[in-house]
Amino acid sequence: KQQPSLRVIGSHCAEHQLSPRLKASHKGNLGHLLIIAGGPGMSGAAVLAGQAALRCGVGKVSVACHPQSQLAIAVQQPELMVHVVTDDLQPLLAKADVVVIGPGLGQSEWAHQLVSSVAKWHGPVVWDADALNRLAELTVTKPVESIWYMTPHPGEAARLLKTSTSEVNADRLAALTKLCQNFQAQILLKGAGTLVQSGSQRWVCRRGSPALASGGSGDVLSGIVGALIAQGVATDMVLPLAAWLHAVAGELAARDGERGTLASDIIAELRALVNPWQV
Ligand code: NPW
Ligand code: AMP
Ligand code: MG
Repeated sequence: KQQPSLRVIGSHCAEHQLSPRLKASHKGNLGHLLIIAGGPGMSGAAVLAGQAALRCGVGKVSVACHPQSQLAIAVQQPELMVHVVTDDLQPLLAKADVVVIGPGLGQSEWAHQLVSSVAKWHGPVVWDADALNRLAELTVTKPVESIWYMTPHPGEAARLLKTSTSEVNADRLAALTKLCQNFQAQILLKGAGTLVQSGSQRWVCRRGSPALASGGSGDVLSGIVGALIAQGVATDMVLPLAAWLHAVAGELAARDGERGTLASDIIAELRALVNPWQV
C-alpha cells in the first residue's frame, strides 16, 4: 500500500487556521476545555497544560484533578476552574467540548478509572502522558463518534506498540503509521523532528530546539492541542499547527540560551504566535 507523502509544517498552518476573533466573541463560543490531570505530586503538569491552553485563546478551561492537587493548581492560575474528581466524571464531561487527559495523572487506581471513563466518551479527546501509558495496558476501541488525538514521546509510543524506545526511534515513520492504524487516531510522535499523521497526510516539524527537552514541555503541548480543538481548528490541522506553535515558541523562549529554558517560558511566547496578523 502506498504511504502518504511527508509535508513540512510551516507558518502557513498558523496563517490559514487562525484568524482574528469576531467582535462579538464571548467565552461561551470559544470552547470549553476539560483537562484531566494533576495526580499527587504533579499539580504542575495540570497548571502548565492549563496555562498553555489559556494563552492559546480557549474560552474556558476546567481542570479535573486529584484532591491533593486542587489547592496548588487553583493558587497558581486563578483563571482555571479546578474540580476535585473522585468518582463520577460525567457532570464535567457533559459541559466540555474537548478533553485532554494525562499530564501528571500518575498510574493509580484513581487515574485508571478516569481513563476508562474518557475512553467511552463520544467527544474529542487528547491522550497524553500517563493516560497513554494506561491505554497501552487496555484493550479499548475508539467510539465511532469520537476523534482521538494522541501525543506520545518515543517512550510512550514504545509502550503503546509493545516495543522498545530504540525500536521506535529506529523507524519513527513506521511507528507513526502503526499507532495511527492501531488506535484509529490522529498521532503526534514527539522528539526532534516531530512527526504527525492526520487523516491521510503525514507531516514533519523541522522547527524547535533542544531547549524543549525539559520536564513539563510536553504538558504544555497537550494544552495547546486542546485549545486548538476547542476553538474549532480543522481536525486534520490541529496536530500540525500545535507542533508548529510549540516548536517556534520553544525557539523564541531559548533566545537567552537553550540550557535552562523552562516549560513556563514556552507558554509566555504563545500569545504572539496565535495572533499572527498582529506581529
Ligand atoms: P528510555 O529511557 O530511553 O527507554 P516517562 P515522563 C523515553 C508528568 N510530568 N526520545 C525515555 O525512555 C508527565 O505528564 C509532570 C527518546 C525516558 O526515560 C507524566 O504524567 C511534571 N526517548 C509523568 O510525569 C513535569 C524518550 O521516555 C522515558 C524521549 C511521567 O512522564 C514533568 C520517560 O518517560 C512531567 O511532564 C525522546 N524524545 N522522551 C510536573 N511538574 O508535574 C522520552 N523518552 O516514564 O513516561 O516519564 O515523560 O517524565
Ligand atoms: P515530553 O517528553 O512529553 O515532556 O515532551 C517533550 C516535548 O518537547 C515534545 O513536544 C518534544 O517534541 C519536544 N522536544 C524535546 N526534545 C526536543 C529536541 N531536542 N528538539 C525539538 N523538540 C524537542
Ligand atoms: Mg509528557
